[in-house]
Amino acid sequence: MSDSKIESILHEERRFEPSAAFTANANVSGMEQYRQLCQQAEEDWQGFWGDCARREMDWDKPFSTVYDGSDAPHHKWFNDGELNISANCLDRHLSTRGDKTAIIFEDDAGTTELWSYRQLHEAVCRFANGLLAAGLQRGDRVIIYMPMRPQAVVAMQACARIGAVHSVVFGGFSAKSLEDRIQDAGAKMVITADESVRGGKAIALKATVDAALSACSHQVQTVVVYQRSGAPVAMQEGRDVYWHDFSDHQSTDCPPVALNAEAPLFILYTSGSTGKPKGILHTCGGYLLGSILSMRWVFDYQENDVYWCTADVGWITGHTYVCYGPLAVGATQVIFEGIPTYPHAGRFWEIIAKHKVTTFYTAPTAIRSLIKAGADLPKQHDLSSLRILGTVGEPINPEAWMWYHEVVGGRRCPIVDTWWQTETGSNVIAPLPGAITTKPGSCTLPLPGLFAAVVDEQGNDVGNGEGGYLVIKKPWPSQLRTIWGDDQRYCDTYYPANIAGGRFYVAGDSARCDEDGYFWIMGRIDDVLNVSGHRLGTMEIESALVANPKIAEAAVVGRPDELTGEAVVAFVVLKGERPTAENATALMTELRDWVGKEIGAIAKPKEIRFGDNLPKTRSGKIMRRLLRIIAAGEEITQDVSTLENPAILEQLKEKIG
Ligand code: 7RM
Repeated sequence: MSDSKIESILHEERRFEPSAAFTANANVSGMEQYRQLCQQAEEDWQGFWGDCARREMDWDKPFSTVYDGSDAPHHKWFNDGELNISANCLDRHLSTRGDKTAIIFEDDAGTTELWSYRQLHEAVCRFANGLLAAGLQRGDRVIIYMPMRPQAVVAMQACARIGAVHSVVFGGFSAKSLEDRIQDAGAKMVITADESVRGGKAIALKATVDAALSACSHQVQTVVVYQRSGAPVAMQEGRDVYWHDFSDHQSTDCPPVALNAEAPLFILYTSGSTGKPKGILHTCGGYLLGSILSMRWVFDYQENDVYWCTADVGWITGHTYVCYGPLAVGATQVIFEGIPTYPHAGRFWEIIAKHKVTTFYTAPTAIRSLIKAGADLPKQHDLSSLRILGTVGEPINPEAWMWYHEVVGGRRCPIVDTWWQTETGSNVIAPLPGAITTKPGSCTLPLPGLFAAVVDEQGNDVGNGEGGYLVIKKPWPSQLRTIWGDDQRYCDTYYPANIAGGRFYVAGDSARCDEDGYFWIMGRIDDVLNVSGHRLGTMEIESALVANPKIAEAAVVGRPDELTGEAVVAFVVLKGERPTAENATALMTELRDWVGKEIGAIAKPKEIRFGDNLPKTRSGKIMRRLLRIIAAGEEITQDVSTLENPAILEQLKEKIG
């Protein structure tokens, strides 16, 4: 927790109240109504969630219990109820919104394709029948490694329709990362494409899948290949099949199976503080409820909205706010295959104007890079359709917030800064735009029914302005259920005995509340990095570095970066001598490329420093806290006597090459 962060936050005095016009039409209209919802949830917690679940979702079999905590922290919601997620996202709209546009797809080159709810439903049914014909059964795991196209949503929805469990792996991940996830999930099938095309560049997907599978001891039975670019790819007889051969001849009738509310819906891998990624498991009923309610509360979803969340389906934001939430409420949404800067730096603004987007949800890192690419560019486009702007992934600095508000939103649009995690499933702390006054840099107040707080180790609320552990005191429907294959790690990570005696969900972030009860997120408690909104475990990058034959030891920390939020700085101990100024540059390039290959470009260190050792405690633990100070170029003022080798700090301060 850095002091400077607390400083800059304390000086933020700006306030932005919702306009009377916005409040008048909002789903939650004014503070009074927000307080009422919170109070209902407080007074009758189960009644509140039960009413929401009955009102918002179609159940094949109604539930009789709302919450079952008999095996806590293994929470069960709506446990004896049955439903199908795909039916809730598609079938239930057919009679009223069959011809409504579900997806406005814009590809990398700028060609637009419209998918109505009926067309999307048909595509999902055909593909789901393909899955059944391939022998996929309830509970089987499917890896999805796809470009950002409607077909990715089709594949996910089709899995949900038959009760298969999808695990989407971001299309930028390396063969090694993909292999780990295929192995850990024990996947029967991989759904991929020949290539993805972003910013005019093709990225091989099928070849990467082949590399992952050849290294993988686990046997994958089927690989489905969507032809995105038509580039030739190797097809393995008996295993690989093209999407069109798999799906096009199938019937458009595929009855959704009624699944238990607690049946698994998906696994999504996220980096932890150790090298092994965590497979976050979400289940059907509670997860969908969280996505729907936040669409209504935070995005104030209205029937004529055109919604655009820019997240890739490889991240949780792309699950909840592309694949499930918008479809469950019957929204029209934009899906964009490309990147914000291609073919020009105004691409996002052009898309908003072209499709008359009303609700725009993106990451602070994208906002910062768009400011850099051209702070005045939004003015060249008609952005008057916008009515709500959202951010997610990391704290947004007040300057970027103000730019977003003034230049993109024309001072007219509330900004919803949404704090949540892969683990929470949907928004937890975020302004309800027709009710809550915003302050730049704060994600404001918890959603109704979400008992977020900042506590000390004993679990007592800390005073206003004091940093502490961000926790959620009561279970909520859309939270993760476990870590796939490692339930003990689930308990230890999220209900650790050393914080509040394991009574509360511990998010792993530090935060503070101001005098109005507004939350200000201060960062991660552990060492996980956040680069461009992507969570990267230090250990994952360190393990990759140490896998290089030249490296003996490595420690990775984050350093603040204007563009990406945090940049990766690696401290490396070579097996041989420390490099000289002459050969350091070439070695850094080699090691960066190595990390890119092992994990993906996002994890490449921006800076590499070489030392004869790393600062360690006497029990041998690396003190990353000190490395962070060095990486930031600041002076170490704290006591270093607990170090085994304090002299090493001087050496690590030197930059070579
Ligand atoms: C949705 C997502 C989760 C971590 C979380 C925080 C950070 C996310 C905000 C934020 C400040 C925000 N899932 N984080 N949103 N920090 N303000 N609005 O990002 O699992 O990938 O990351 O991201 O540290 O714990 S995630």
